[in-house]
Amino acid sequence: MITRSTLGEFIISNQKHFKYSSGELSRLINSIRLAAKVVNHEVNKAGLVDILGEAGDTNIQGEDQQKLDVYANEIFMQTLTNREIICGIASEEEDDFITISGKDRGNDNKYVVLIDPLDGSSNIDVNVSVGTIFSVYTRVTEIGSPVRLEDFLQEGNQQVAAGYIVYGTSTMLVYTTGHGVNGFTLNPAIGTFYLSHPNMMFPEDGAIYSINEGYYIHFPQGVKDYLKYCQEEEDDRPYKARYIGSLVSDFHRNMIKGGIYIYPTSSKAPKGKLRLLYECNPMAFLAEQAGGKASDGYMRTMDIKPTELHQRVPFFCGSKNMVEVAEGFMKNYPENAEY
Ligand code: AHM
Ligand code: MG
Repeated sequence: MITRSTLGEFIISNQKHFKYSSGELSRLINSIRLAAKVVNHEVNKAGLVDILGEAGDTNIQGEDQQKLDVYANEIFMQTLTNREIICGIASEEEDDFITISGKDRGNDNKYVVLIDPLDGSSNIDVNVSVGTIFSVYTRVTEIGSPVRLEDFLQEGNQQVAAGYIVYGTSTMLVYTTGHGVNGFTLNPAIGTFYLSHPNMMFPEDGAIYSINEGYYIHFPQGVKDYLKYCQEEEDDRPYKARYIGSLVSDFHRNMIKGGIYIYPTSSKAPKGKLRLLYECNPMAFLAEQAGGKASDGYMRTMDIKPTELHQRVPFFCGSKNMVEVAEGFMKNYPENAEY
């Protein structure tokens, strides 16, 4: 019988990657593991209890908040805050970042976390997969002082860890600390995550494209040209179109099967829809660690200089060769991006 290591065992055995580690990052991943189990429990029974539907509030970006968004946000915020293992946190669902340990006093921890507690939440009501995305940085301001905006506005290339949880047909936690990508599947009977997908890699090429083609008319010409290319009958094309509308799930499938995910700018959303800090950078870190690629169509996502917490950027992410072909089409037209 093959014995698979549990996430807990894996975290401990991988602490050796961090030379002068005090175990802070391990404790942080452990807390995310715990929060993921709690949220998973709630997401799974969503159809049973009166928790479905909208919470009646809107978040800072004017989008309706679903009840489970609010719940997931609370669980992740509470778990990470109460255990005092980080010094600050920013969430897609919160207007501003939060200093942990009160306003006037910081604590002695060095990591900040950025989180999208429940991505793709418009899918909850119809029993389609949703996900949590997280990203970890070392603060740049002095340890012990309250965190500041600059601790959160770091380039993605500074990430220490990133990952996601996909609440799908099975629940998986997939993460990287810069030493490859590993996936763990939850055994719901005993509440333990097992290493099920060691060393995940994007196939260099793929045959799936994921984009909301309903907005075709509003897309930049470079994207339209690339879509035409995807649909042409030549070599291994036409590709398959697969779009769940949950970034985490679309990414997860593409990483396993080979594919590209695109959320471009459009005349309706001139900066794109996805958030650089909560969605694109963590997924870009995972993609690169898995041999894939992520860009805004012109430059590497992780090299974009963030200017605001809830900043949006266009996103091209997936199998390396596919992203490069898409970028080739984009380069035929001048970039007019101003984030
Ligand atoms: P959300 O954070 O409000 O859930 O939005 C992000 C989601 C992604 O998961 C998904 O890929 C995309 O929005 C879908 O958007 P659209 O419905 O415009 O295609
Ligand atoms: Mg989101």
